[in-house]
Amino acid sequence: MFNATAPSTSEMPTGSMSAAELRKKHPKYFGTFAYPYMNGTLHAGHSFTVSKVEFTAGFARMQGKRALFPLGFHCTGMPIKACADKLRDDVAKFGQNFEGYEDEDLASVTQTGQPPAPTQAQIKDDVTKFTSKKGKSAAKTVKMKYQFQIMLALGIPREEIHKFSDARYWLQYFPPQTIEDLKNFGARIDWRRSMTTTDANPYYDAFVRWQMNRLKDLEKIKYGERYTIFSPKDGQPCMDHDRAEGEGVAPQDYTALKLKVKEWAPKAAEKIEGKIPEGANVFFVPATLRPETMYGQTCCFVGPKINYGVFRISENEYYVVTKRAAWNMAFQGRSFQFKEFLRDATELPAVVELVGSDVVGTLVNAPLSIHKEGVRILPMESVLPSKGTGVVTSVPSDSPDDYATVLDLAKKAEYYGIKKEWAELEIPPIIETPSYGNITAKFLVEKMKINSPKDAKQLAEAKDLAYKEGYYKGTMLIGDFRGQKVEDAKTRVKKQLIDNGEAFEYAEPNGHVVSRSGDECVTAYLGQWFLNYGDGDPEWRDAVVDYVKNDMETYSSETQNGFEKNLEWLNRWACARTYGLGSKLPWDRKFLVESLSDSTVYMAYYTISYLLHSDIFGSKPGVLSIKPDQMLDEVWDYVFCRRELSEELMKSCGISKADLEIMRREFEYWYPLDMNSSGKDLIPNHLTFFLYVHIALFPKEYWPQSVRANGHLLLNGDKMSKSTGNFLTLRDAVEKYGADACRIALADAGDGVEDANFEEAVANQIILRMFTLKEWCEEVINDDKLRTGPADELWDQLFDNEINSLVHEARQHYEA
Ligand code: ANZ
Repeated sequence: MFNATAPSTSEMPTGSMSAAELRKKHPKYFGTFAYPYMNGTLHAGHSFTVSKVEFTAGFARMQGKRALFPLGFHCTGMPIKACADKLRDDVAKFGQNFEGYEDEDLASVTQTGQPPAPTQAQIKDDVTKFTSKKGKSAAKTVKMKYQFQIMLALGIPREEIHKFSDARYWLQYFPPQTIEDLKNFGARIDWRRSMTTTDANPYYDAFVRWQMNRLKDLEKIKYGERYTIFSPKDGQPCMDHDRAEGEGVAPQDYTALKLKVKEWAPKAAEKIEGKIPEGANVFFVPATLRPETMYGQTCCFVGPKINYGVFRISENEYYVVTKRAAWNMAFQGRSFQFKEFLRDATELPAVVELVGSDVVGTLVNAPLSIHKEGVRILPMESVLPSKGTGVVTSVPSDSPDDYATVLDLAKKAEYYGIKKEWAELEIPPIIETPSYGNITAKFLVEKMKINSPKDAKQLAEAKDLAYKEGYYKGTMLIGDFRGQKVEDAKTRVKKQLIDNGEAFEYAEPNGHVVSRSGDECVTAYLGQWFLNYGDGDPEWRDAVVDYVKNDMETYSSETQNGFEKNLEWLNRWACARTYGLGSKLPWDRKFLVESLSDSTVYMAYYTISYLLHSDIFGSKPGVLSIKPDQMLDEVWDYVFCRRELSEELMKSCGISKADLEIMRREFEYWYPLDMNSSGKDLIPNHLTFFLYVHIALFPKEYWPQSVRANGHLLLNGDKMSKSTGNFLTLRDAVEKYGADACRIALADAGDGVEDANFEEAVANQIILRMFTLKEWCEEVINDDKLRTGPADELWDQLFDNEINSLVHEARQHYEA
């Protein structure tokens, strides 16, 4: 009953009616839940998302529809492979059962009893960290050093852990556990249709190849160079799901300006003496977002306590920047020239190491500045070592921070150990603005009564105002682009500086990003394959926007807005990787298809998977006995109603016409998908990609009907978190309360996008209520004093009526 199929082709011959008519005659419901990642089992939060499909499919079934709820297992990407590789190292170090290791932390973990199972949310956590509850009151985070310790903490017996050093073992271990947990929960899933992703299942692998090939044919996948967040240690891009920290962080590009040293400050001169060849030029390299203001540079700041390096770029060019900035530049091919990307920062040593205070007083030439004789390097306390190059060129006319700092420097020149006149160079007007005049920074600092460079909050506000006013309303007063709007002049000044060899483009992550292998990421300029979402293909994007706005059900305005906002923002998505598990990119087999790109249209795969194979790895044939290599791209096209098959192709695939028709029937009956359910955190990536790719690959008739996004599931009103012990796995929940009470408690937990709440007290009450109900039923059944005979009295009719109206009401609630 829970393994529904489409009306067969013998019952309803192919061509006897359209797919739409067929669905009307035999109503159906097809719901999916974003398949879970197999680095662990499910937690209560997953069950909440599952319950949305479970309940709607159950309701559809009660209405007499054929209802389909399948589930696959996602194994693509880096985390499983990264953990397996770490375990292999642990085994090599400590022995098969880690006999060689003894440590206090280990003792504390094993003492904690049964720790919680890993979760899908762990994709976002640092898999190298585990948080355990030490005592009832004092929760302490244990930073686990070794992967085997994490596995122990997940409750895996010590003797079995070494098996997980083979990534494939994870795929054998976790899916059966997931199936068992969901069966115990009473989920009515059609398990015949399950599969793993990656080339572990050759049929799914063929399906991914088809989809990538077709997206490329349609020019939705392209190759190009662009800035990408990159892990040097892993040697590959590090996208959201590959990160332990820094989700949502993107590359920020700056103009890096070259300020040539004319005369060193004495301390710096001493340190670099003999280290830089005669005739070589050294440049201070500030990173700026406002190249159009460079005419107004009056000095250049360094953080007096920040460490800098002088890095060799070429035989006669050296840059002064922070180590972090040099490391980023090394991956952008414009400054350092390496044949291959470096893996470790020790491969990029500075020629000289300096502290900011060493270089204060150095005279540099600032390109475009009206001060042709040069400007001085001066100290600024608020320079951040973690941003840009740690060198900040100063434009006091337009930067409130700079204006406040030069005033302060001039006032306390002696204290700062500088000459007063170095901070008092003329401040020329650069940009005319309607609201703040032509020296915006001075105007705002005075108006907002900012007295010191330490007024960080007000300065941030002033910077924001200055930037917006300048950019949107400003007009250039100086230089080759005088009279032009700042908006237009900005890129022109930048280009001119770059063309003159006075600047180059520099990019870095706009926040801290750490990969799952624990590596701090950089921004690299890479040639790569990408899905051309967003601006690159406006027609495609507009089709998605239009569909979300006008056709698709999202059940809540938050979900709808989430999609609309994300569609404005989302751009190209790198869809190939070199490290991890996955399907190979068919035309460039050194790459693997990235984990969010192989899981956009797999719901279509479910419609025929049981016909292809009968185990999750596709090692046993399915109902139709088709081999994986028979599933040519053209066969998938046929099944998914994209085109017909020529005689020739029919022959080369070797699948009979009847079998092809059976597959197409399953697809055209079950599709379109009626509902995809997932956590709201997947709106910005998975769910948006899901829409994009459906819209690109399938005829409109088969585009998804609805997306339901739910909030996080709280436990007893608090965030679920392993570190506080407020955590529940699906298995724990079912063991503790039984499937029925869990299901009712989940139904009661909430329906919107806001966080929902699983109350254990409610689950307990439900057990009690069900027990009382059962007792009452038994009592009534066993009561031989009750009336028998036809139920035709007024009271019977009232009773019937009451039941009918409750059924009606329940139906309305389900439909709402
Ligand atoms: C010249 C300039 C002129 C700037 C101007 C601003 C206004 P946001 O928007 O916050 O990213 N900057 C660069 N690196 C810095 C660092 N390590 N510590 C402190 N400030 C730093 O700010 C970018 C601007 O912050 C950059 O653009 C730079 O100052 C400064 F009228 O360059 B600007």
